[in-house]
Amino acid sequence: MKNLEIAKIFYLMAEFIQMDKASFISIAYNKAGRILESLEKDIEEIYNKGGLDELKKIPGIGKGIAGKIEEYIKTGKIKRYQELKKKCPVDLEKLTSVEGLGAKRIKFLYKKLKIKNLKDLEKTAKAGKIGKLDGFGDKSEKNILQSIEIAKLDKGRFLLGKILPIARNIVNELKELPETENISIAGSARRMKETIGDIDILVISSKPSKIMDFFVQMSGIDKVWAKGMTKSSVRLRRGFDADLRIVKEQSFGAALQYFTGSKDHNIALRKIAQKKGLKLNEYGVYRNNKQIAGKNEKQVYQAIGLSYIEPELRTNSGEIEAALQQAQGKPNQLPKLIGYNDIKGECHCHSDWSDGSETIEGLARIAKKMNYQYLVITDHASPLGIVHGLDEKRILKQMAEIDRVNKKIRGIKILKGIEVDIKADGSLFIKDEILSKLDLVLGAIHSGFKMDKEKMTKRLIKAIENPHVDVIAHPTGRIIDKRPGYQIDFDKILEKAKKNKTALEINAHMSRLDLRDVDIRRAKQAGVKMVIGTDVHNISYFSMMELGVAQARRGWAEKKDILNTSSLKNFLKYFK
Ligand code: DGT
Ligand code: CA
Ligand code: CA
Repeated sequence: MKNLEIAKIFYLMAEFIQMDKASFISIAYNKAGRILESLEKDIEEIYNKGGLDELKKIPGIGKGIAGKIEEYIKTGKIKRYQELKKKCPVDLEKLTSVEGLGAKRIKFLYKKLKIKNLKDLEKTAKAGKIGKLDGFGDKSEKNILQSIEIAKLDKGRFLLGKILPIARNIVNELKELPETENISIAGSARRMKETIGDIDILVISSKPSKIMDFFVQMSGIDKVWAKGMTKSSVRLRRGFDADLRIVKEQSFGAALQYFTGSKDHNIALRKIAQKKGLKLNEYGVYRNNKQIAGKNEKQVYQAIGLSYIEPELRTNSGEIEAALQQAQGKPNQLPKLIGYNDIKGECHCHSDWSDGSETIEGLARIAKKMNYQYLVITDHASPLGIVHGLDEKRILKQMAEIDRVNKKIRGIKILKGIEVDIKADGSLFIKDEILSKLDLVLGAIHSGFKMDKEKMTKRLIKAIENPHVDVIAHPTGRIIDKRPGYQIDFDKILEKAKKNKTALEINAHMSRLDLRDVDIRRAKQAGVKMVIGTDVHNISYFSMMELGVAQARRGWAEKKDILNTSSLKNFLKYFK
């Protein structure tokens, strides 16, 4: 699949263009990147099927972008991209990962100090030359050095949202083989961890050799690290590794348990088994060298005296103690986790009225297909030009359009919402009078991330206390491996959210997943309700709901903790 390769080039082109000025062309390239990134079908296959015309049928892909995709598929290059790169030959990808460095500043640094990559940047910053530049200062020099350290820590982990479709593809291919008797994803991907080191797959077969042959010759393989009858390991061209292990039927449950991990969870389990005089390994649970469990994962847990523990909980952070208590009928039980099919509505969604790419009507049709009862349109209301936010006049206009769509499309209710910017002082970008007309108001911080802890906490609390604010969207502001999140006193935020019945969002976007699992657990304990929203910008985002639910599960959340598991009636009642 070339989808991600091409998406990356589009993103970089957008950045290069922004070096000179913010323009609609760069917005268009960004949008194209997002569409490609989330496209489930192979772009090359689409092209081979029907050429340029077929590409243009992809929602949101116009003639210009389709031409560029064709050029890449045919020649392996995009000429315009080469030209842009020539004009300013910097490692944009790495440099933009440094917080506070946008395209414009990168160009400035290149022109002034010939900084091309992270190494140049670090050297120059350490020599104190950046602080002296116009518009930088000592503080931003310090920030740059700090984020270079973060960028260096990048240990080659990948977002779950990127890995999962690929892992599932491999599983589907292996499933086709007649020798495959049973198969499962294992490792961190089965635990739905937010980032993944490598893909682990477990197969049952009594004839492993054909399966291993197939595995090391699949499409998309770059290198074979190892090939054997029980374990093989490959590097995929996309840059990450996949391990395949094959076991016999009588060990499937034990192997699945072992290779799902986490390692800490496994070590703790083995200690419990040992205390009971049992042996636990990837082949089974043994008493006096006789297997007493192994075929089935649930029985492995039971054999050592525990209730079954869902993979998302296996981090050795209290789940084992709870499973032990539960098995003994004591009160401290495992949570009854929210299920992947419990969500009744999407509550964070941008349309083409701001920076989304789909019409309200189009979004309504997709949400209906998802079997949702409701969809809340929450376009931006923000002074940031790039999101093309709504002002008060356009909010009223949009409300009328939503009424029109509701009349036209049955079987789904479109609710009127907004994602309104929380200004530096905690007040909102839209007047209360207008907000009071809406069904759902998400308050969000989109600028001024660097405030000190006290100020930022006050800012958020002021928004939480506004009676019109129903939900705080992406409450910590972190971007996985890119931005750590604002400085906030989270306990205080929870206390105020609970008091004001303001919900916190679990933003399900693959690179946000914000709240984090630990935050969700604290929110639940504090009695704060949450919603899960995918932050739709085009139709493919809807499927990220799965990642949000996984995040909620990893945070021990139950159905009752998550408000958009409620029916339309109860959802509206809560926020009234
Ligand atoms: P990753 O790949 O870094 O995202 O994380 P995992 O959890 O997928 O780790 P990985 O791929 O190294 O190993 C898969 C599982 O195998 C891991 O979750 C638990 C098990 N495992 C690996 N090494 C050990 C070990 O030394 N002891 C025990 N008890 N289990 C291990
Ligand atoms: Ca792994
Ligand atoms: Ca592995």
